Amino acid sequence: MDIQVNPADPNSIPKFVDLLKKPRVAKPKQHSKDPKCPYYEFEMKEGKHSFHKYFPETKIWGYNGMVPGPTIEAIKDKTIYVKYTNNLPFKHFLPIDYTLHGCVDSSEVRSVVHLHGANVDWESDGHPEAWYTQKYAFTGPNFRREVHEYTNHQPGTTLWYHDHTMGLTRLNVYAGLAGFYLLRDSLEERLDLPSGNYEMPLMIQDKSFNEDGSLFYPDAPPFPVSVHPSITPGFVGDTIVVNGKVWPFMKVEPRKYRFRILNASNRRGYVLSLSNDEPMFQIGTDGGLLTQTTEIDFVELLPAERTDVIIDFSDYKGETITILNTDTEFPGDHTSVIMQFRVCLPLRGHDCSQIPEDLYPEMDLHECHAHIIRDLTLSATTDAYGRPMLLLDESMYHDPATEKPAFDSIEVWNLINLTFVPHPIHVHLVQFKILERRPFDVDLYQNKGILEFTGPPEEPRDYERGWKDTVKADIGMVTKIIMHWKEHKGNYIWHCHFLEHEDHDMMRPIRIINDAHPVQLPHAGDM
Ligand SMILES: [Cu+2]
Repeated sequence: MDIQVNPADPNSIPKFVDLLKKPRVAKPKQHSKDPKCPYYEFEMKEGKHSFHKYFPETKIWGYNGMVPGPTIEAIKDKTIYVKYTNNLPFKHFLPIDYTLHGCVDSSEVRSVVHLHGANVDWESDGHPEAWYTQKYAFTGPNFRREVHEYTNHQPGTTLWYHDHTMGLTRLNVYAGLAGFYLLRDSLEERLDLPSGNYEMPLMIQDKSFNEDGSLFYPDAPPFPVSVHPSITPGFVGDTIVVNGKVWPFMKVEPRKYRFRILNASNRRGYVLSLSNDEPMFQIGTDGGLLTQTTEIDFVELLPAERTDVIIDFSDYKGETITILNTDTEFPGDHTSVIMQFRVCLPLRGHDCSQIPEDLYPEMDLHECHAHIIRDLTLSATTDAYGRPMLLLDESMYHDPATEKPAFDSIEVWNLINLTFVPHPIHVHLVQFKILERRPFDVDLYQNKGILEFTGPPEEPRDYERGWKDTVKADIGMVTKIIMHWKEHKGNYIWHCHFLEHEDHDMMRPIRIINDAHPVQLPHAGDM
C-alpha cells in the first residue's frame, strides 16, 4: 500500500486504522509486611510506543514503560499499596521552563504520582512537592513515603493516576505518565451492568507529532516572551489519541457496552456525542454511580473529568458509529472525531446486561448545613517576566494557605471566574456536588469588589449531577460547589486542571485542620 503519512500533518494521517487497545490490568505482588494486602510496584521509565500503524515507534515515558499505564483494579474498602519507582532518564525530552515554581535550581527529572479523585491520607496523595528523583536521591519538601497506601474508602468509580510534579505536570503527563484506577464496589454487582469484555475504559488525549513521529510539545508561546523555553497558556494537539492510539476503532457486538471515559488532555475540552444521534445512558460521574440512570445526548468533559456511560449497539448491526467532538473552543476538522465503533462482531450469546433505572443510594449535601462559605476568585495577571498568568484567590502557590477547612466541616465554595476562559477546578481529597452556576457582573466585581448577580441560578447540567472532583468554572459565572471534609487532615491542594495553568501557579494549598467548626458567616453573594 502506498500511503504517504506525515505524522506532523493530520491531513495525511489515515483515521480508524488502529484497533483500540484495552490497557492491561496490573498484577499485584504480595506485600512483605502485610501479605493480605495487594502490593504493586510500577516503574516509571522511558519506552517505545506506536501511536499509529503508519508512524515509527517513538519515545514515551510510561508507568512500566506503557501508554496508558497498567490499569489498577481495586475493591472498595480493601487497602492496596503501590510503589512507583522513578527510573526515568536524568534529562527531560520535553522543554522545561526553569522559571516556574518548583523548577528553579531543582533536579531535572522529578516525579510524583497523584491518585486523582481518591480519598487518601495526604502523605499518599501525591502532593506536587512530594516529588522524588531516581533512587529517591533528591526529594521535595513534602515527600514522606515511598509506598502509597490506598484504603479505597469511597464508592466505586473510575479514578486515574497521573504525574503531579511541581512545575512539570504538563510535560510528564504529556510524555505518557497516566493510567486508570478502577475502584469496584459490591453494590454494583447486583446491577448487571455490562462487564468483562463489554466494559472499556477510554482515555482521550490530544497530541501533536513531529515529522519523525516523535511527540511535539511547544517550547514557547505564540507571542514574544523573554524566557526560553517558556510555558504556553495551554497546549492543544492536532490529533486525537484514545488509549494510546491515534483515532482508533473498536469492533463491537450488537449489544450494550459500558465505557468509562476520561479526558486526560492537557488543555483541550470535549463535547462528546454519537454520530447515529442515539443517546448515551449515563450511570456515573467522577465520584461514582448516579442515583438514577440519565439519558444524555452529549457530555462535556474538561481535563480530568470522567463519565461512565452505557451505549447500546443492539439496533446497529453492520453499521459504523463515530464518537464526535462538537466542542467549539478549539475547533478543528480532525479533532471533531474521536474514535469509531464497528458493529461487526456476531452476538456471542444473549445480552443479559441491564440499563437499570435506580443505581446507587442517594447521598446529598445541603447548603443549609454549611459551616463556611468561601468566595474564591479565578483571575488573570502577569508574572515577573510579563507573561500572562492565572491565579486562584489572587495568590501564588507559595503564598500562605488560606483554604483551611476544619475537620468534619461542610463548606460551600463560590468559584468566581473573572477570566475569559473556563477552568476545570479540581479539589483534592473530596468529592463534591455542584449546586448551581449563576451569571454575575464581572466588571463590578473587579472594580468595586461587589458580587451582583445578573441572572437566575442555573442547575448543574444533566451529565454533572453526581459526585464530582473536577468542575467547569464557567466564564462570567459563579460556580457553587459543596463538600464535606470528613476523612483526613493534612496538606492537600486545589487547582485548575488545565495542566499549563496548574504548572504556572493556578494552584493553591489546602490545609485541613483540627479546629472546631468555625461560626457560619453570611457573605455578599447571599444577599
Ligand atoms: Cu485554568
